[in-house]
Amino acid sequence: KILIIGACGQIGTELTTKLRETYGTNNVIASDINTRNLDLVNSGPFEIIDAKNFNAIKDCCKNYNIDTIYLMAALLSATGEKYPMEAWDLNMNSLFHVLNLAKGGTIKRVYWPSSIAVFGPTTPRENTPQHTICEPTTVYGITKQVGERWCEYYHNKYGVDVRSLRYPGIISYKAMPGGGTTDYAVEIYHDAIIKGKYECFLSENTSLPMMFMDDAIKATIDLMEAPSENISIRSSYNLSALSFTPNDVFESIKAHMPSFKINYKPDFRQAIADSWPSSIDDRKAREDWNWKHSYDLDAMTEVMLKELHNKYKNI
Ligand code: VAH
Repeated sequence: KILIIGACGQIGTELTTKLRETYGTNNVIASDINTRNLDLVNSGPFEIIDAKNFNAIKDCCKNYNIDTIYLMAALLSATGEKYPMEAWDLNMNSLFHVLNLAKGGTIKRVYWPSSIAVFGPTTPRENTPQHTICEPTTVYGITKQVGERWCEYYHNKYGVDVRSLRYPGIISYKAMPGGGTTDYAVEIYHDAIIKGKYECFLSENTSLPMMFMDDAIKATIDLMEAPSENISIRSSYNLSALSFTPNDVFESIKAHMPSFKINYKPDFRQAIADSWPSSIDDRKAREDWNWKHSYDLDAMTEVMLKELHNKYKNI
């Protein structure tokens, strides 16, 4: 059985739904620190778990006979800069708890997300390689870089089957993102419909690696289902689909909504975005477990606007 920690988050919400469709609702236990997503809480087995509490995770695994954990709880890049010690505490201790349960044999397989935030201003920005300089400038990025090292260590030293992806910015319509630097790429679609205009906190030519949620979920489950012997990267795989700028998204939306307006007011998140790559080389993921993305920017824009029109017309 599967336990998802952080199931109410942006990725956790959709991962829970997809895993339940794939493996059966009662085989996927969702958990989070609170019940902020009631649809999810009422859609199948749900437990309140603080990801920093080892015994709470351990007891849940015993009660439900869990053998796989997806650890999706974290404080993201922008929030982590406001609360650095909380970000270190949650992001690192939750990982140690899950890795130690796996080391002890309770858990057979672990998924833990990393991020393009492991890269920094000294990393080659174009087509960033799988193995390269990583000097992250955010607390979140530091936790992901160090977390990758611990995942590889637990695999090599204790045989823990932990797998990981360096997610780019992820765009979705079901749950809002939780305090990231790439959140503009979600907010812009909501504001296009609600307000007909958007004030962007990044500058218009800031190119960042991005991905539609359906592609991110597919990559996550494909990686977890791949035979262990195919997995050659036990830190975290580079993963890429698109790269675009706020201006690209604006133009893509304007093709559907000609009166849509944008203005740019970069804030503290601009410096974070400037420290990240603009495109990623994900050949290892494509070679090892046949990764390939499906959604390009215009296909993503079509889905986002259609689904959000439906969501807001009922309000
Ligand atoms: C963030 N959305 O902005 C997250 C992600 C690629 C960035 O890790 O912090």
